[in-house]
Amino acid sequence: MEKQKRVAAIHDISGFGKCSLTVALPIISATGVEVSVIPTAVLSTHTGGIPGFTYRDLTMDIRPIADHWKSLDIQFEAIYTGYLGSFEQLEIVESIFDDFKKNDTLVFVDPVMADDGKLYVSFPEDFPNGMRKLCQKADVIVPNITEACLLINEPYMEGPYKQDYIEGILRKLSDIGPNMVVLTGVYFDEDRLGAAAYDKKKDSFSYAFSEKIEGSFHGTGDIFGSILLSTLMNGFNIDEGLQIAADFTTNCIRRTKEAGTDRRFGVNFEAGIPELLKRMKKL
Ligand code: PXL
Repeated sequence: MEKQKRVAAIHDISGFGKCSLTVALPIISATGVEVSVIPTAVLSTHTGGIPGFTYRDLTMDIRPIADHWKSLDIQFEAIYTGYLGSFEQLEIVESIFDDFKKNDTLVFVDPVMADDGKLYVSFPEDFPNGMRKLCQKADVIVPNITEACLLINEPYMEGPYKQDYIEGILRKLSDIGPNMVVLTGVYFDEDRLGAAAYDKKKDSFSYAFSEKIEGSFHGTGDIFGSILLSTLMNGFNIDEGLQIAADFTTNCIRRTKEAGTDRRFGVNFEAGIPELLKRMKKL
């Protein structure tokens, strides 16, 4: 039997609202991959349109947790980072990459900081500069279009997009450092929405689209990232992974829209897990 893969997930834990660790843990674990977590902060809810959230910063715990793991010689096949709350956290996480990265460790960075053309309320204007530095050390990055524009210092543009524009963004993102760049929220018309990827070594682009459903739903970036990483850890190639992640995310949105729940409360990803496992040949 193949050795079980292990991922270190470094994100906040927002108690309510389904994003970050409350999404990454169940999804990645369900696909058979072990997840070890470093919570960067504990919040009552995420910060996306829910006023009054509590925020317990755990910056002082991150390094000691990593040091303890190091003393136990724990190895990871991937390190997955998401929401990081400050420049100090970015620097600590960068040092964790240096400590735990082996030849076959995939450093997978979701530069969570913005959406719909705006930085999240919890970040200062110059935060993208720190996130860009972290992305230099990544093998894979998965920004949405707003985050991508902040990373390459270009103004945000609304879609629909042209293929040349998307491929230009992907190339500029890869100049930051990562070999694989995945852009989410890509659409060329009003019917289909998905993701585009650029493999720098092969100099090749790939696309995966699914039905475009109107409106933005909270936590879908974390769901997309968790699924994509799970597919890569389970031996799927990037084209297959992008399509599985795009379809899964769209199905979550469709289900949640039909149920009519508050968009800020996250999507129903749980009901999609059996289907996901069938598609990944786990059931
Ligand atoms: O889904 C990204 C995310 C993660 N964590 C926190 C957030 C957000 C987006 O708003 O606020 C705390």
